Amino acid sequence: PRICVLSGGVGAARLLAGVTRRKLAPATTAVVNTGDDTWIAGVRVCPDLDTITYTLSGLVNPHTGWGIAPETFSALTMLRRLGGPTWFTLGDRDIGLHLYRTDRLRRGEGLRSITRDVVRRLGIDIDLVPMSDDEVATMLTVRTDDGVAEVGFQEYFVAMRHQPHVERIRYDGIATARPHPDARTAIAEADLVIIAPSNPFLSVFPILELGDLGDLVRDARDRTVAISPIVGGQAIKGPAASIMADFGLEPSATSVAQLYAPYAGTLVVDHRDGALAGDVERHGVRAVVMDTMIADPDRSADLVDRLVQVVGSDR
Ligand code: FO1
Ligand code: CA
Repeated sequence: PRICVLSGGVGAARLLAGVTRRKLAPATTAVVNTGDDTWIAGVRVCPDLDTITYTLSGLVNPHTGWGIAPETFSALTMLRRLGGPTWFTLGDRDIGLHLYRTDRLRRGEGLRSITRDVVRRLGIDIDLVPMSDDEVATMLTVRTDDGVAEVGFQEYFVAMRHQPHVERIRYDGIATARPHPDARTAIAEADLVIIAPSNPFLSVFPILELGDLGDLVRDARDRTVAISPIVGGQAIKGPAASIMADFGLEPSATSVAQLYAPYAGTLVVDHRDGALAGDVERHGVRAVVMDTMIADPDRSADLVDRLVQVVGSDR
């Protein structure tokens, strides 16, 4: 089957590692959030694309889930000595990729075609499609001891360690950004659309709110499966649970079902949340209970097999 995975960073990367195991990779496209992307020290940083790229090429730092291991930091040491940014870490090997990407961007090439070449040269067999070649920036209005301020995603996530209360999230540039045509095609032609266990507000809604991508997913609702990023009331990783609470939503698979009800006909909930299946279905979303802990690629591959079965059996 043709599979399209709507992807953030770490959660999506682990799911895609399972796809690679199952030889489904050549028929799989990941449509990747670029709302995290930013300019740091003159280079274009694309965390979700790179997290997936490094995971699938075996370069990823397994302790952080992002960046490369082994890694050295000589360039960063010099950058900081000169007064460059101290709150963001870029390793030497990682900087190599950033120089390559930034050079081509400055020559006017699109992020999609640059990413295609990176993926090919690093031996990855899944097509990674940035949601857009146009810049979109996730911006958060946060409340700190110093008052209320709007900050960029990396400042919130890295510099503030995603601790502040979030009052509002918007995606700067989304009204004029164009979805990449390959992202539109991947969704429209997929037999199975998977919404990865990524943060709904920070990773998935930037994709769903871009141009007509959300409409295309609604049209594919019967063959769209979301995997809850909330298990046992907590996020698998990162601030998804705390942001839901900040927005007045109970952090639970039930709230995830409510958020994705227009887009996904099925929600996969972890067996630890099996008791929530009835609540999920009250939102008009079929609940499927599975083991969603996919830290290793074999378990992720098993999950992908079951998703193919679950949606395939309906068609
Ligand atoms: N996350 C951090 O917590 N601290 C960092 O210094 C950091 C650097 C970094 C550099 C390149 C890159 O691709 C990702 C990086 N990340 C870092 C992760 C990044 O902030 C991601 O957006 C988050 O993991 C959320 O997906
Ligand atoms: Ca991310």
